[in-house]
This record gives sequence, structure tokens and C-alpha cells, in this order.
Amino acid sequence: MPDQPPATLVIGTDAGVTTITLNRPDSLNALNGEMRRELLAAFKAVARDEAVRAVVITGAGRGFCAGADLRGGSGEREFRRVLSDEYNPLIEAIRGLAKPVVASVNGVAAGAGVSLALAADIVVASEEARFIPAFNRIALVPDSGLTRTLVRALGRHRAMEILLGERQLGADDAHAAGLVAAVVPADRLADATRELAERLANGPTGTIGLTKRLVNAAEDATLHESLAAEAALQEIAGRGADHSEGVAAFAEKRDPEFGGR
Ligand code: T3D
Repeated sequence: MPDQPPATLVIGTDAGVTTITLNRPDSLNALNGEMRRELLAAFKAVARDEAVRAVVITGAGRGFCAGADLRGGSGEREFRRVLSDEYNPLIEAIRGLAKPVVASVNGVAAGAGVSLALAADIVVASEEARFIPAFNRIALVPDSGLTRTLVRALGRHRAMEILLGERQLGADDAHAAGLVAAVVPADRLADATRELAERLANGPTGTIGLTKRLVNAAEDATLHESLAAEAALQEIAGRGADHSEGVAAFAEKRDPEFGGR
């Protein structure tokens, strides 16, 4: 964990699950520079911490994340620099983290807040969640990976409709589109997220990390490359203690106890 307690996040770890809560509820957890830097530091810290086996990201208050903090106006903003130095490394840190990441979307996600939610491996949403790209409303282009995520998940035509604000994405729409794994009543979200994250944290998390590497690579790979990558990482997974435990548990007709290795 970072040395200083973060000013814009609440971070807690319990039973192998680290929960990172965006904590600027007055602005629906809009991303100011401090929050962007603290988030990146938090994801780097969980990557280093072997006790952390799954990560949850959520928002305090009624919003998940309203994207870039717009309160400073547009005049002084250095778009390319902040995207290259702050937003993009954050998205890459989440995608590259060899541990499962769950976004628990408690309310509205807008702009880069949508990008942040969809950078997670599994998204769980409250019935009150909405996914609003919003970039187009303020005459910006989509960023923080959203173009790629939506085009790959939904195809260019549905992605265009959503990015141009012609198709609204409530929680159920996002679920129907395959972006969200489950939609639950608001008062069930914390428990549903916890159950999922603990299940993941108790799983063979070393292998989950390898699976994530394969899925990341498969987005761009040819079949030949995917087959070769699977064979190489299966060699690693198959030699792990968790694989031995999984096979032993199967033979003994009991639940496996995975240690993440
Ligand atoms: O420079 C860079 O950083 C480049 C990167 C850009 C990436 C981006 O994310 S661009 C997109 C930025 N985000 C937006 O354009 C979304 C702006 N917000 C909204 O459209 C709406 O607030 C929502 C649709 C998200 C929610 O609407 P609603 O009606 O539920 O809430 P509200 O009343 O609009 O907002 C509640 C408060 O949050 C309000 O403050 P107040 O009046 O109570 O003091 C509002 O100003 C504040 N808030 C909402 N979004 C932001 C924000 N404050 C700062 N920045 C925000 N993005």
C-alpha cells in the first residue's frame, strides 16, 4: 500500500480482497489529478502485495465516477500529457494486473469513469448504475481505452451509437450488451461484490493471472499466436501447486484449497 494514506481514495484489504473506493462523492468521484495519481499508485501497490488476491474498485456516494473533473475548465488542460502520463498508465495497470479486478458500479459512470469501469475484468452493477460516455456532450473524443473496449465488445455500429449518445446504457442495457456480468438491487451490491471477489480470491489466482494474460493477448492475436501462448502458459500453470491441489481435490471428491501459486 502507498506510504501516505490517500486523500481521494479509501483502501482496505480483507480476506485477500483489496477494495479501492473512489472518495470524492460531491463531484460523483470525478477524476482530478490527485485521484488519478493515487489510483495508479494503489494499483501498483496491489500488484506488489502478495497478500492481495483480488481487487474491487467502487465509488462512494451515489456515483461510481463522473470522468475527468471538469471544474477547472478547459483552458489550462494538457490533454495529451495527462492522458499519456496518468489515465493511460492507469488503464494499463488494471489490464496488466495479474489478479482479478472487479468493478462494482454503484451509480453513474461517465466519460473516463466508463473507461475505468470497463477496464475491470468483471463488472457488477447496481440497478441504479448508468454508463454515459459523455465525451461527445463536451466535444471530446472517447479516451482511456473506451473506443477499443466498445468496438471489440459490441462491434462498430453499436459502439458508435453509444459513443454518440444515441443509445443510452442503463444497467440492464449494459448487462444485455454483455458488458456487465450481473445487475443487483442497490442494497445488494456490496454483498454481491464481496461474494464474487472472495470467490475469486480463494481461487487459483496465479492461474487467473495467467488467464488474464492470455485474454489480453488474444484480443490482438492470430489463432496460431493464441495457441502458442496457451501452450506456454499452460506449462507454467500445470507446474503450479494449485494445479496439483485441484487434481488431488478432484480425486478425493472435496473442495480445493488454492494458495495462489
Ligand atoms: O483533461 C482531461 O482530464 C482529459 C480527459 C477526459 C476524460 C473524460 O472523462 S471527459 C468526460 C468528463 N465527464 C463528463 O463530461 C460528465 C459530466 N457530468 C455529467 O454529465 C453529469 O454530472 C452526470 C450525467 C455524470 C450525472 O448527472 P446527475 O444529474 O446525476 O448529477 P449532477 O447534478 O450533474 O452532478 C452532481 C454533482 O457532481 C454536481 O455538483 P454540484 O452542483 O452538486 O456542486 C456536478 O457539478 C458534479 N459533477 C458531475 N460530474 C462532474 C462533476 N464535477 C466535476 N467534474 C465532473 N466530471
